[in-house]
Amino acid sequence: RSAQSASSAQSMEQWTWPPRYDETYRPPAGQAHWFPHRETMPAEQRDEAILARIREVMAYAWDHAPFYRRKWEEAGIHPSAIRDLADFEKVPVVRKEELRADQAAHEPFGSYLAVDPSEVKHVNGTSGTTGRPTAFGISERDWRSVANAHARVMWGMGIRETDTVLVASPLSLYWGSWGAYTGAERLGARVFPFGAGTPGQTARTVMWMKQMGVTVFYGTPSYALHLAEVAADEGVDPADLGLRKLFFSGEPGASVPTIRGRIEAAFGAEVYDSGSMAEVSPWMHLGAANHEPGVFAWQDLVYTEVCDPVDHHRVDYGREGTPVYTTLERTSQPMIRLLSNDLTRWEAPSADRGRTYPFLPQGIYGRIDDMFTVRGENVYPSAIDDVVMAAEGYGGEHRIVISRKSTMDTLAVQVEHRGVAESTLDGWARAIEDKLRRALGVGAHVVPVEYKTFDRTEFKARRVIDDRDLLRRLGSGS
Ligand code: 8LQ
Repeated sequence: RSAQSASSAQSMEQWTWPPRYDETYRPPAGQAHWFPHRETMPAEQRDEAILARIREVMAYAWDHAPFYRRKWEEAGIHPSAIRDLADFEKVPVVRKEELRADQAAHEPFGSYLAVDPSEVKHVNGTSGTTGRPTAFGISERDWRSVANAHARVMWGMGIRETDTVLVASPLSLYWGSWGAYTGAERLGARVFPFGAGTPGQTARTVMWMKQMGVTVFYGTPSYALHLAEVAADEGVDPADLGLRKLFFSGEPGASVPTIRGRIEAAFGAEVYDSGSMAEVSPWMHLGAANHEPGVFAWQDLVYTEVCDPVDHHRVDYGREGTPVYTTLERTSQPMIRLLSNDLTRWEAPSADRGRTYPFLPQGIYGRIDDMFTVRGENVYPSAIDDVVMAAEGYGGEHRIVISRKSTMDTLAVQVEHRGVAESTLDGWARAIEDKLRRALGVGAHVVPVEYKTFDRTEFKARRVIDDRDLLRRLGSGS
């Protein structure tokens, strides 16, 4: 059996540790898969190769990253004790707070840096708007692995070297933009890094898109909708911009039916979801390949386990849980069981989907922290987005306000309207309330507000205003 698994691992295209890719490789244009064998092989066979790789990655981290050795010694776990993927579930998860604290104690890249600092050739990071920023120290080898992985997933989306790919998210610390950039470049496409986020940029983006013949858009779903709105304001029908495809990361949307539908309708183009967390770049290891909602977990790039949020053991296929990620190609800052605190549901691999990876049919639909409870019901902001954005006369933005009246939490949604007659506004709001009650199981108060009341975002939307946080802070005196 081990001889069989060895030969199967050998036959996996360009599967080595440490990773090394043939940079000249590109499949024939008509071929659907970048690495046909690796993407369609029986999942159990792939899992054997992944187990062997996990042991290599853990042994490497044990030898090179004091952070992991400390953590595992405390937990009484040695890499050699991982005999099957069930054993791997006993490896303690890594939390983002731990990484932040470790980096503060071991400037600038943390004691989970597993290469000599002189090998760090790229720096990205978190924006640091909430807490201490985290620096990503990336070796040239890792940069190339990410480029190759992203090219491969983008190839699966049907992007080809004849495409011009617009990177329309901030080209600063955000790894999302650079991951899309390197992937498009490795694929051989034309890259157009216009970025996003500076004043007046969106109108210029519309103009440049037309001039450059952009065929593929990358950014956040919120920004694509904003761009469509600005194009219309400029007298340009977004459907005339010539896009074939849009792919997304950063926030829920591309797998949320209403948002996805609005983007498809506005641009007359296909929508693809992708993205996990910058720490586990290649973040596109959660990436769509067929033009349908949901993403595959490309397990041979980053091993993804959907886990119970409390005990961090894998939940059965069909169930909801939080993704826990293990990088299989990273040597500079390897992530081994990084806890995402996001929410998704996963399904078993099936050859019918064209790739034998587990499938997340609704993508990632929210963060556990963003979920709130109103009168005992758990509510995800993306479920509210899905309902209000489907309303005829929806003006393009809304805000979700949770507050506490005496002892009860209440939910209000302020929704911009456009083209709804003043006399019918009340009925319009009540109809959305009905739909929200059916979708969420709790009542919400819908307040119509004028078109363009709220700011649009060039990046990730923040629509929830939680008054209870304020009350809690005031109450605790902190
Ligand atoms: N997040 C990221 N991608 C998401 C998606 N497709 N659907 C739902 N939520 C998603 C660098 C990449 O773009 C990924 C990224 O945005 O990394 P960040 O900036 O580290 O943010 C990670 C968080 O964005 C995740 O934990 C999800 O909550 C969300």
